[in-house]
This record gives sequence, structure tokens and C-alpha cells, in this order.
Amino acid sequence: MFEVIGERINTSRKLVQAAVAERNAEYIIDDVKKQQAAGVSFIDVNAGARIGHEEEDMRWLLDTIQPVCDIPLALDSPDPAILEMAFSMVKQTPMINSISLEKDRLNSMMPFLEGKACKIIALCMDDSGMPESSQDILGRAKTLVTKLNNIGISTADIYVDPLVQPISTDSNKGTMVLDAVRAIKAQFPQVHITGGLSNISYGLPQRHIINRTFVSLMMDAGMDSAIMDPLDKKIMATIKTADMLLGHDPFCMAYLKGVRSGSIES
Ligand code: THG
Repeated sequence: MFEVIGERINTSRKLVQAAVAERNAEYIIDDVKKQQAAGVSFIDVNAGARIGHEEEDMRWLLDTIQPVCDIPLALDSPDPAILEMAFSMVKQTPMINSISLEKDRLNSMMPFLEGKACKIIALCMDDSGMPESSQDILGRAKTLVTKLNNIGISTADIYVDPLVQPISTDSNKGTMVLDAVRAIKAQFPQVHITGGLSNISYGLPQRHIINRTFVSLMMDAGMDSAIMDPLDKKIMATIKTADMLLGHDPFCMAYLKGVRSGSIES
């Protein structure tokens, strides 16, 4: 079944930033509980937005969240030092968000990750920037999986993020990422595919309908995880329905349970 990585604990969100600045634990705890109740598999924690405060904010968030959270965290930072610090604080094996092919980041992350048992998001990003074709995405994914396998991380613990780009800038950006996901899954059936979804609709009106339609298409291509808002009831219902239609929901049990609990309606 599809794994949702709840994205709400992120200081780029105004209300979270204010709660973190004021050390308002109640607000954070309440949000984490809501995400858990919505059925997330991981809670993403990103403290990057208050420049110069990332380390202390990340520490405070982890101290605040862990006593009320029984699911694993996705530690979200581009800074290897922050990820290392956060890794040492977590009580459950986390997901690391993320590693990429950018030289500095790669060179400091590899020795740290060697021999560790954790899940890891691998961004298809390198020093030249965003990928420009499906072949480009596939090539970067292959390099990342190979490098991670070589330091003892199994393919089933790797979540490739192909980097979704706005369709408003180029009408081929949808098929570019869909084709890449199919090719990656053909080559590495065990690898997971994840990513932020909402970039696809950047610059267009009525973004939610675009995001919901896109996630169904991506799931058919092989996406089985996303970093998203689990309190968006409509996209959660779309994902559960698509999982059923793709044969991932034996006897339609999860779908029927969703309907009975009121989380899915037409
Ligand atoms: N891939 C990976 N990790 C990621 C991303 C990705 N982590 C960060 C980001 N992208 C996903 N997380 C969020 C969290 C919150 C919001 C968007 C993405 C969000 N943004 C509102 C907006 O932009 O309008 C902020 C509004 C507010 O102030 O509340 O909510 O792609 N691996």
C-alpha cells in the first residue's frame, strides 16, 4: 500500500514557524496527532526555514514530537550535519530525507550512512541542477541506487525522488517523470518512488485537482509514496481508491473501511 510521508511539520509553513519560534509544544503535538490519525507512515520534520536556528529548532521539534509519536520520523534537511545530529536523537529507525548526487552533500553523507539501517530518500539532483529528460532521471536514479547498495543499503530501503517539475513551464514535464518512474521500477522492482507532488501544479489555478489526478497517474507508473499533506481528505481518498484499482487492496478492505469511517466519499 501507498506510504504517506506527512509534510506538515515544516518551518516553511507560517503557523509552524510561529509555533517553533514561540516553543509552542501544544500546537506541534496537536498537528502530529492529527497526521497520525490520518494514517501517515512517516512524519517529516523540517526545521530549515529560520536561518541560523536549524540545529536548535530541529532538537526542540524532536524532543517535542517523540513522546507523542509512535511512527517513524523522516528527518528533512539538506545539511548532513543536521541529519547526523537528528539521527543520534531519534528513538525509532528514521527515514533520512535526503541524499543527492550533489558532490558536497554526497561526500559527507556516504561515510555517515555506511552500514546504517535506515530508509533513505535519494533525490535525482546533481551539481548541474534538475534533471532534463526521463533518461536523465533514470541515469541519476541508477547511480544513486548503485552507490547506496555499495555501502550496504538495500534497494528496498531506498526511496527515489525523481523531482517533479511544474507542467506550466513545459507541457512534457508530466510524461517526463511518468516515463522515468516506469523505467526505474522496471530496472529496480524493489525500489520505492516518492516525492513532493504539488510542484506539478505550480503556476496554475485550481492546483488540487491537478495534484490528485497526477498522483493517480504516478501510482500507475509505480510511485508508492509521497511527501504530502495527509489532512487533505480528497487526495487521501484518491490515493486509497487508486491503490484498490491497481490491485494493492485485497478484497477492497481498506477502501471499504475508508468509506465506513467517512474518509472516502464520492
Ligand atoms: N522532496 C523531498 N522532500 C521535500 C520535498 C520534496 N521536503 C520539503 C517539501 N518538498 C515537501 N514539504 C512541504 C511542506 C509544506 C508545504 C509544501 C511542501 C506547504 N507549503 C505552503 C505553500 O507553499 O503554499 C506553505 C503555506 C503556509 O505558510 O502554511 O504547505 O519535493 N524529498
